[in-house]
Amino acid sequence: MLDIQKIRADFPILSQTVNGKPLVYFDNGATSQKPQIVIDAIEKYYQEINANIHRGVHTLSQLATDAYEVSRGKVQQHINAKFAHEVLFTSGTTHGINLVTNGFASILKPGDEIIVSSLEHHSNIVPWQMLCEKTGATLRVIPINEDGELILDAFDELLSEKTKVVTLNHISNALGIINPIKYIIEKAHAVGAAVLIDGAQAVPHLKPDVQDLDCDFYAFSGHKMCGPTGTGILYGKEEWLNKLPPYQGGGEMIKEVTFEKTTYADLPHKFEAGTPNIAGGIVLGTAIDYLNNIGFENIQKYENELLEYATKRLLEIEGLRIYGTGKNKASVVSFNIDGIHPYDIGSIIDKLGIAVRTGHHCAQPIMSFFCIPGTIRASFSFYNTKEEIDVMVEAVKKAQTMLS
Ligand code: C6P
Repeated sequence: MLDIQKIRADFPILSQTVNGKPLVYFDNGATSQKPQIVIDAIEKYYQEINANIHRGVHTLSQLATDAYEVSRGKVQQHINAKFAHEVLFTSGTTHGINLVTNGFASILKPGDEIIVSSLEHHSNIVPWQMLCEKTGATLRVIPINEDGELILDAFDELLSEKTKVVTLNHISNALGIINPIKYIIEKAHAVGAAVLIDGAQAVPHLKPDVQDLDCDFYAFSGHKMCGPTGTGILYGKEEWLNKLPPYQGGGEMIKEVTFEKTTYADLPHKFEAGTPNIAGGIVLGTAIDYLNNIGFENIQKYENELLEYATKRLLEIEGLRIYGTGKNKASVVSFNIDGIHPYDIGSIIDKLGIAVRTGHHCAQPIMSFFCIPGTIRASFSFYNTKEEIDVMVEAVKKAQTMLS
């Protein structure tokens, strides 16, 4: 059992009022709030050990380097990567995916195929489209059904010896659907394709085991899991990271530079050119410790309760439709009300202190599938409460009355 009031006290922002009302923060899919321990750790880094890493022999540089590498080790353990050098620090999921697509530009040829799912965030569509333009490869798309679930028979049919990459999210940001990634990874590997999993929406809710999943790449953002913005991780299997060329050239990623020829540093440095977000990388480790102390089993159990409660309460509202009605879901409810634009509901409930996301959620193909301009998305975290859901439901009812 989680002591939610005690947990809420860890997050200073949650006791704020917004527009004169107590803040109800249901935009966790966009970014999570940060506990005091994370905020303090950022300050402590700048007050005590700020220095550039992997460069100086001086004490502060050593301390900062050690803290950065300790954090890499924490991430390695957290996702169960075989080696610490398979864990690359990035600025977020978008950076991680672009690093991979850039690498595949020297591998793919015309006629090769990349399979993406219909549930992708634009971050996991556009970089692959750009790669197709560069290489002449073709993008194929796994369709979804009315519940927002991937149609696996159609995926099986798309697979062939032409398939070189399969990529999809672990959890859909727009609908909350949890995808059967283990099945997909196994099938993709059977035809020799590499698999990239976009874990941006999964890591706040669960602990991915990259060895058990056997994915080739797993990208995620730190800011959605209580960490600072501008942090992220790309996990890549050693063999793949050795095969891919560097993403950016610069300091830190070289062994030797002459005007005739440059040789690259070993992993992970080959992919970490330039001065990174040092404080952010270190503090991502603090955020992971914080979440592990609460425990992902506890988080999942409680968030499932919130999901069930919110679904039941929202469906009491006449004319309300939920998108993403598949069985396997994370704590996200995406909905619309008959005849009302999602933006209008979002704006009115904001005045009542409630933060939800409205619009296409950077997943326009899903909105096209359902023939809607967007949805109202309430995404819950372990620090939210059923009472807050009640406040939102009443606010949505009020907005509906005002707009009808
Ligand atoms: N989704 C949302 O409100 P970055 O911006 O790089 O940290 O994450 C991009 C990204 C990639 N994949 C998925 C599945 C995502 O949900 C996101 C970010 C936020 O849904 C902001 S658009």
